[in-house]
Amino acid sequence: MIDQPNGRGGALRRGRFITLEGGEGAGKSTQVRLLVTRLEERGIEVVATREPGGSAKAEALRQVLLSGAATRFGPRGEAILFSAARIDHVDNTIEPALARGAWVVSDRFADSTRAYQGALGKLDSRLILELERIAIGNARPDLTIFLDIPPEAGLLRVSKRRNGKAADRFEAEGLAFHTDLRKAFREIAKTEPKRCVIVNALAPENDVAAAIWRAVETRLLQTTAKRPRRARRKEAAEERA
Ligand code: Z5A
Repeated sequence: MIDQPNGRGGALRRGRFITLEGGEGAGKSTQVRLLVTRLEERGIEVVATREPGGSAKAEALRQVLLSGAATRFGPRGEAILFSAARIDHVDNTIEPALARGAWVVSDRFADSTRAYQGALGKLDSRLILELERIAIGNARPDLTIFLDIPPEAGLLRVSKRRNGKAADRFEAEGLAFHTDLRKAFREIAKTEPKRCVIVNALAPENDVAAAIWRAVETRLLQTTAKRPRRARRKEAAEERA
């Protein structure tokens, strides 16, 4: 059944929010593109976005964060800067899209802060959760796909693509960093199984895309398709009130 984000009767249904996470070279950007195409083929309006970035002010901060200029602030300062970028991204790109019924697919989001600055930067998880609360508000992902790849393989893909150009601030970290990062992402996925799905990113592109699509179908499209009657009843009650 085709999902219609905007239900009949004129009432707008909030869109769904999907995030892709994982280490360097896991294939997030590739899979965002494939997923967006597939959702659009189902007649769904989709906004593809990324972090850090995704809105004008957040893209300006991206330059600072990836150049390494913010490293001197330490993990706490970097976490705050990533969160500042996220506030602009949520307010100007994500929330308006979800509110008009579009779906949003983001290449990285708050789990990256949890993993890179929180777990790897050894920050207190209460600080990370508080920053999330401030930056995200209601824009919590409905589904997060963790693209899981051994760091050696991911870094090899990235270095081939770079073709001799300099690594950015995070790519330049050593293998131990990327191994711990993979553990951190797996840990997040384990603690929130309702929201998170781990996909083997070593598989060929089309197989990875198929696994992601299965997760979207079972966790979002089928459940969304079952929603209309309940949602219509709620909307009718709201109209009567
Ligand atoms: N960061 C943070 O610390 N805190 C935060 O809160 C946030 C971010 C939000 C953003 O970097 C950096 O910011 C990131 C964490 C930090 N660390 N780094 N670096 P970015 O946006 O520049 O880079 P990235 O997010 O790590 O993405 P990436 O390195 O570009 O990789 P990717 O998007 O996962 O992969 P890809 O571009 O789709 O594919 C990489 C190559 O592999 C490419 O040549 C593909 O053709 C190839 N590929 C893709 N899939 C396959 C398969 N299945 N088989 C074979 N080859 C494949």
